[in-house]
Amino acid sequence: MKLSVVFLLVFSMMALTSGVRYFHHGRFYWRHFRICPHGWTKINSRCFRYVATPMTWANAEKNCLSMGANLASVHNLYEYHQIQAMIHRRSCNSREAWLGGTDAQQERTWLWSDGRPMRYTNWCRGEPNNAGGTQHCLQMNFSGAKCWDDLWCNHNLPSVCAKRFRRR
Ligand SMILES: [Ca+2]
Ligand SMILES: [Ca+2]
Repeated sequence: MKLSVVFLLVFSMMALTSGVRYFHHGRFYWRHFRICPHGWTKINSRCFRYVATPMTWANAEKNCLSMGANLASVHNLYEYHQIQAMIHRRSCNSREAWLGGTDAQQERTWLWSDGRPMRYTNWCRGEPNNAGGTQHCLQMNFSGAKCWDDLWCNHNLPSVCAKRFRRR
């Protein structure tokens, strides 16, 4: 048995609930357990929560903030499909919901409320169309294609929150 494995076993036994200290290549490391809180769904490196209560985009963001999260940003098709599946599991439907995208600050400059850059998009054909010159918030699961649309931010929709793993 390699020495590093012995150390790992020893320190595993000493581990607190928050993680495991282990020795590898002459250094000690600490690995935190990555656990989503109850009611949150792990997708990639984040925890997601579907909020069924319809709210305006701003109130939905405030609600996410109250739980240490933001409205969800989405960075690839896999994440989007996982979020769609979570909504379907939680609500038994695939209706529209707020994500964290907005171009309220500057038209056609789409930002995620969590500060990450918007590179991946899944806009529906012809969207975002800024209908009436006043659509600035991103709803998912729009139309039969279940893609993204810009909508009036004061509409009341369910929402999706996301946050990084907590350390415990
Ligand atoms: Ca807009
Ligand atoms: Ca639109």
